[in-house]
Amino acid sequence: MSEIRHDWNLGEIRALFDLPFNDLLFRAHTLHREYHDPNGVQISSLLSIKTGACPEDCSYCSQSARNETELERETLMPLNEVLEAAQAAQDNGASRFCMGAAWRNPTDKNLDKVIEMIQGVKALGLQSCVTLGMLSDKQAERLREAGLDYYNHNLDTSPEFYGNVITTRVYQDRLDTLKHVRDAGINVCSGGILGMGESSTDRASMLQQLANMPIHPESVPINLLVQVEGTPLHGSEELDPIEFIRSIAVARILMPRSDVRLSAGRTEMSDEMQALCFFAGANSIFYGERLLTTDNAGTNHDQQLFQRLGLHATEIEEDPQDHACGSHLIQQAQQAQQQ
Ligand code: SAM
Ligand code: DTB
Ligand code: SF4
Repeated sequence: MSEIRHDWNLGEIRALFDLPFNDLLFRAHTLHREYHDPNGVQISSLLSIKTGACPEDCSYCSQSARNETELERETLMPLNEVLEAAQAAQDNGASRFCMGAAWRNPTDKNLDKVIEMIQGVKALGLQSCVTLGMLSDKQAERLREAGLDYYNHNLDTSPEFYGNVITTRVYQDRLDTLKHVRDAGINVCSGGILGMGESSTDRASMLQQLANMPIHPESVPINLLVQVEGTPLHGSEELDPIEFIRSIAVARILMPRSDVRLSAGRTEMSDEMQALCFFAGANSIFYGERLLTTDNAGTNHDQQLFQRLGLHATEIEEDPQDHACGSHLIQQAQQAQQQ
């Protein structure tokens, strides 16, 4: 097995970005095959359980109270509606159900309600994921006790560019939340957004932050900015698709064992671009008609794409924190048999 590193310097990561495209993709894809089923894709579905009126000022987000978007604010969704949506996601083939709330952080009372949702989702046989904003160590513990599988909390961008995007909380707040999640023993889902006007060095720096964590996030969502009218980032210059694919490849090389999720923004990507992302190491998607508040690639379209590319949904595997994925175990067993 190739070595897993946690000591990447920025120059090394920039050098990966600068490789000829074919060399970069070859290297990323070779590692991808070493650690993952090359044709397997993990499928998550999203639901916004509390929408809009968020006190934070994230300049990409439709849900910030400061952004003049056309979103209707909603209160926390009732448990039965959440479970109906989870059941529908499972019937459509999702293995993980991710619930998102437009909070700066959950109150303890909110958390009681979310815990009921997590327990209900798990009882259906789905993996559970929530993204609720900042968490204290005690709140992370409570979520772990409730059986939460993944907590999503993105770094969003590099420490250097961060102040251009969000001013109501600092980068260290995000790192602290991620530490609380990790220490509680919950799988970490953390990535960022590309196409917000950041430089290529910012993209390298964000990936460096993720790759140099003592344990890599088990799941790394790479979002392409969804440009929402009424947000400050609406009208940002479009990112070159080749640069996006390169970023996926670099994420794969830096974090070979992690699931790299081709996240928001797929509606703007051609099938060919998505195919290259899968080749470069993406092995997870959000599936379903909606993301949180915006449209996702349609399920019919995704089913056709999977068929055209010979991709399949992966089954729920053993706990990724055991640091051995299914294809590894099969490989090890095959090697043992040959000896
Ligand atoms: N309020 C919580 C928080 O910010 O941590 C959870 C929900 S928030 C919507 C989750 C993540 O979705 C953000 O951190 C960001 O990375 C991503 N996101 C939100 N709006 C987006 C957009 N317009 N385009 C791409 N990604 C977006
Ligand atoms: C992540 O990295 N992307 C998802 C999920 N984690 C919560 C959210 C994407 C949101 C896209 C814009 C919207 O639908 O509001
Ligand atoms: Fe609120 Fe999360 Fe949107 Fe930021 S990304 S405005 S914290 S919902």
